[in-house]
Amino acid sequence: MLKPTYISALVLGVILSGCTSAANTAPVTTESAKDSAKTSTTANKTSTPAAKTRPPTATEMADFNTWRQQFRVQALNKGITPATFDAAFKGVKLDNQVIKLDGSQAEFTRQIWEYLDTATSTTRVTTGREKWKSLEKTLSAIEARYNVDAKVVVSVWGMETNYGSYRGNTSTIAGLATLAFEGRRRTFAEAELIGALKILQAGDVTPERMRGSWAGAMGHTQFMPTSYLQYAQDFNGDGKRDIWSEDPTDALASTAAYLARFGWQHKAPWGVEIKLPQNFDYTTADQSNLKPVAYWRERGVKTITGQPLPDFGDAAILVPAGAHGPVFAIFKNFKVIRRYNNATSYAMAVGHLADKLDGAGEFVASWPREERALSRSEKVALQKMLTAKGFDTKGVDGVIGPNSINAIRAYQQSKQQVADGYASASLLEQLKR
Ligand SMILES: [Ca+2]
Repeated sequence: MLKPTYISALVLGVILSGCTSAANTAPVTTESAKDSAKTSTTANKTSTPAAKTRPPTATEMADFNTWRQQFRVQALNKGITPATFDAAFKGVKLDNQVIKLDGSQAEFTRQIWEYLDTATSTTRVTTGREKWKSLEKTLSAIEARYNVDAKVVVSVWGMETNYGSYRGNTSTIAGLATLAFEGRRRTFAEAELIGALKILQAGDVTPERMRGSWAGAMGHTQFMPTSYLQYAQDFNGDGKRDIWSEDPTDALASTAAYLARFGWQHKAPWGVEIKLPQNFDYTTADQSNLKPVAYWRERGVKTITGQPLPDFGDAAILVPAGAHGPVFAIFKNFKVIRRYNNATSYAMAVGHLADKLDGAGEFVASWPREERALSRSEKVALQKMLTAKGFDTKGVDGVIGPNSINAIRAYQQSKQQVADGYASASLLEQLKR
């Protein structure tokens, strides 16, 4: 866990209100890189087959070795023994493929519904149900121990590595060493590298078996080393917290422990699909605007089937695709999922997949499938035009985050339009006029 943010093997980019982008790496979700490095848990997976990159030059190798010597001093100061360090770095080379992946920014992104279609596909649901059934005893025991719903644990497993089928095969030490050497996220990478060395020193795994995504996430549910150190569990009782084995038991228990630690509410939903009244004030639809359920009920919010909004504690209103798409009341568990990977799209996918594994169907309202996704450069253009018109997006980065959403809302209000904050192609056209 601890996914700096880029994500997934699905390699999709998503547009989402409420999200900002990824650490400009591959992918899918979005949300600010800064945030995610701090708060999330898993790291990217990435099974994206990429073109072969060139091997490092002699100069690069020399520079890399210089960095390694300096880092060795730092690691030894932090309690890593020379034997651990040297065994871990034996044969480790600079990996240009990692640098390439870390530097790539997706120009084209997918709409949230396209992302969800893939993330919660029939195949993924069917496979997940089979996996759940075959591990029923283990998953029930995990649920009983940690009070985290089995369907969510299975869902995270499905999202992170397609139920263990692509856990990544990059040496964790080599991947993190390359990121540290590259320097764009040196502090983060070095901290994770120290964590990885501590894991090796404790004997949970050998350097050879310590593999995962190119950015350091390991095992069935993609834990970053520092998250592993804090939350990994030995659930099968063999004395090792083994998230790398074929047997997913320890990894699944570790995921449950992680979610429990951040306040998972057993048997409570991540969110429910709702219907908003005609005159609803969309400026209140913001993930950070948590209010008691009574507050929303007074404002006419009902479930999509017209029932009173259920009470699972404070709720916020999520409008992921504007006023013309499905709308949700989200509860505490939504936030807990975001501790795993800090993106709105990811949290929706985990929640929706979990519900489907448990028998639920698609959302009731239709997605505005006619809306095309804006490219990164179009989002840049949108931000520039909004800012120029006095609706400050507080930066122009091609990522529609909370500041851009607020700017869009302010603009929409100035035009007496529904202030849903949605960055649509029609909004872009309107701004150009
Ligand atoms: Ca174990």
